[in-house]
Parts: sequence; C-alpha cells; structure tokens
Amino acid sequence: MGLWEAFLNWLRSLFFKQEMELSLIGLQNAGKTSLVNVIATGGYSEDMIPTVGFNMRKVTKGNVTIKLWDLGGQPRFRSMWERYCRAVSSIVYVVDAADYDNLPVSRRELHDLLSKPSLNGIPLLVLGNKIDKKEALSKEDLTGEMDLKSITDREVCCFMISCKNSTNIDTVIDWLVKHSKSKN
Ligand SMILES: Nc1nc2c(ncn2[C@@H]2O[C@H](COP(=O)(O)OP(=O)(O)OP(=O)(O)O)[C@@H](O)[C@H]2O)c(=O)[nH]1
Ligand SMILES: [Mg+2]
Repeated sequence: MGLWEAFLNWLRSLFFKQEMELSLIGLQNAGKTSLVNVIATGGYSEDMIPTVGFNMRKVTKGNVTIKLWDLGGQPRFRSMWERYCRAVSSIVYVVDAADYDNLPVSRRELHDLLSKPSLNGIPLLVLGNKIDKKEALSKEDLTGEMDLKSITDREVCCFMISCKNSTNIDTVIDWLVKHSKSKN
C-alpha cells in the first residue's frame, strides 16, 4: 500500500468510525463468555468460570468498536437481561445446540425477553453453539426448537457456530458489523 493510500485510509477511519453496543444473552453454560473471548482474542478454554452479574468488553474490528455486555445466564441473573438489552443495536442469543434438556427453558426465556415492549424491533441474532459436538442439532431443528419462525416483529437471523473450533465466527462478526449502524 502506498503512503498516500495509507493516509487516505487513516482519514477514512477517522470519519467513519462506528460504535455499537450489543448484549449476549442465553442460559448458563451456553458459551457466551467463550464467544467474547474468541471474538476478542481468538482464545478458547474448557475451563470457564460462570459469569456473575455481567462483564463489559470492548472489541475493535476494523472501524467498528463493539461494546459487548456479557451477561450471566444463571436463573438469578435473568431478570437483569432486559435492562442490558434496551440500548443495544442487536441482541445476540446463544444456545447450546447439544443440550436438548435445556432447549425448552432456553426457548421460553428468549420469547419472554422479546415480549418486553422496551425491546421492540431490536434485531436478534440466535447462535447455536457447540456444533463440534456430534449430537448438536442442525440449524433447521434448532430454528424449530426455538420457535424462531414465530418472531415476526424484528429481523431474526440464526447461525450455527463452534467457539471451540472457531467455526463461523467470521460470519458472526460480519453480521454484527453490518448491524452496527441500525441504532446509535
Ligand atoms: N464443545 C464445546 N464446548 C464449548 C463451546 N463453547 C463453550 N464451550 C464450553 O461451555 C462451557 C461454558 O462456557 P461459558 O462461555 O462459560 O458459558 P456462558 O454462557 O458464559 O455461561 P454463564 O456465564 O454461566 O452464563 C465451558 O466449559 C466452555 O468450554 C463450543 O463451541 N464447543
Ligand atoms: Mg459467561
């Protein structure tokens, strides 16, 4: 890259800098904190500590700075999910696609959250995580189990990912960056 071009890129980055804020929601053990780590540093660990309350992390991707609210998924923290979703560009809902027993609870918590008037219209990205496990559901089955077709009052998208193997993480980042302009 020539000097002049580098200079233009730098100028561009000053003028087109974007900020976005999003919340990571989902039951405990779904892999929310793992996803933040993979997006931020590419690191993955089996040895995770459950999130108590929430963590805020800032990640920069190109010209976009993403402020991530990583919320605890245990029952005692779920009542604060709504508060951390109000001001965000998108809600990212993480599901353990290999944990059949917890799917009904995950579906109920998702639909409860979306029924809050304060969250009207905020785009939703559902991520089926842990597809490295052989028992993980397909995207079609997860879409059905989570009853995603019934959500018609906002944009909904679903990807299947693995934090462990970094599968489809780029697709997730692309989607997030594309949606960074929707609310600011
Ligand atoms: N096999 C597999 N395990 C994963 C994957 N992502 C996360 N895990 C594991 O799932 C467990 C829970 O991950 P966390 O990221 O702490 O889950 P969390 O959603 O943040 O949980 P809370 O903070 O309690 O809400 C850890 O043992 C991770 O190593 C994945 O893609 N594949
Ligand atoms: Mg966590």
